[in-house]
Amino acid sequence: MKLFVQRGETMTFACIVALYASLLSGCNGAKQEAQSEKNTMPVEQGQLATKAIPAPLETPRRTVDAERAMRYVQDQVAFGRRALGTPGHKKVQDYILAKLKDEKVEQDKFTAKTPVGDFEMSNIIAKFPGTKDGIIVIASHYDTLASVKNFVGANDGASSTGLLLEIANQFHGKPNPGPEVWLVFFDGEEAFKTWSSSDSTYGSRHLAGLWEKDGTAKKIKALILLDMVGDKDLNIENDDNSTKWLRDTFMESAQTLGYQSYFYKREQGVDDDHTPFLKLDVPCIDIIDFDYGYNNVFWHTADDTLDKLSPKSLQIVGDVTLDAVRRINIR
Ligand code: 1BN
Ligand code: ZN
Repeated sequence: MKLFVQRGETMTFACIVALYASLLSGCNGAKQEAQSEKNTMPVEQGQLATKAIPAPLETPRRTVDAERAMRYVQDQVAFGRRALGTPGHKKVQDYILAKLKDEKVEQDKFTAKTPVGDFEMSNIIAKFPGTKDGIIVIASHYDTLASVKNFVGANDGASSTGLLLEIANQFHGKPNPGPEVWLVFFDGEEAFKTWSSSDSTYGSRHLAGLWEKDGTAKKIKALILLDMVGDKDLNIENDDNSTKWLRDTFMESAQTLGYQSYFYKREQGVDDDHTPFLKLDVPCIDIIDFDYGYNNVFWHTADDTLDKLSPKSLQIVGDVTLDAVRRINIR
């Protein structure tokens, strides 16, 4: 029995099945791939198959080491408060730089005017080469809220930063057949007094300004923001400020990995470090769990502690993010 695929090659059915099976298993023996892959390769009409055969996702499947990511979260929390101007803030900055010592790293240092005075801030950017035009940005903020006593930000600050450091491990020295991947650790996300467009997102606003001027913004295919991703009871918001095709891409990835029940139970608009880039028409998504404890009771309180988190949540968000990157690679 023969099938004719669009590129004009003739393949036996067994050959296609074998090829497809090997693609689905990826390099980490991943779970079953969903039927709804993008970039399908239609089979010629009139033959046996009526279903489209998915074209290969060129990038090898990656998976995060969630236990290691959790250790990175614990290390940050051990520094204590990490608000601007605290010893913990300097410690977490040094920690990120030390973990990225083998990567190509740049720092965007600037002075921010805040309602409580001027602060030296620094965005940290690790760049991983690709084989295609464009840039995929994956980001987190590493500062923590200043205004709440004893606030250590296990979820809000440490979880996404720990996961982003683990994502760096997954790109380190491995082929990346897609656009460049830049991992961005934003400083100064939190408000000093009350969250507003002028008192919040200092680091992301500064970097968006730079990237608008130097033309980088136009090269960004997608910006994926991770924030508050460690809650044991994981519920990723369907942020309706985020770009629709990216929200759909993440749902495809979640479904592929069997994690769809952790995504999009609630839809609302979220203002966060992606906002300055959305204003520049950069496709963005905020992967945020803004349902932290019943009615979000742990958010921005001293109860945002390690016991509320689980490595499984980091696994889910990490693996779905890496799968989404593979899909963005072939868009
Ligand atoms: C997320 C974590 N944010 C601050 N810390 C951004 C945010 C602010 C999200 C207000 C929703 C409402
Ligand atoms: Zn916060």
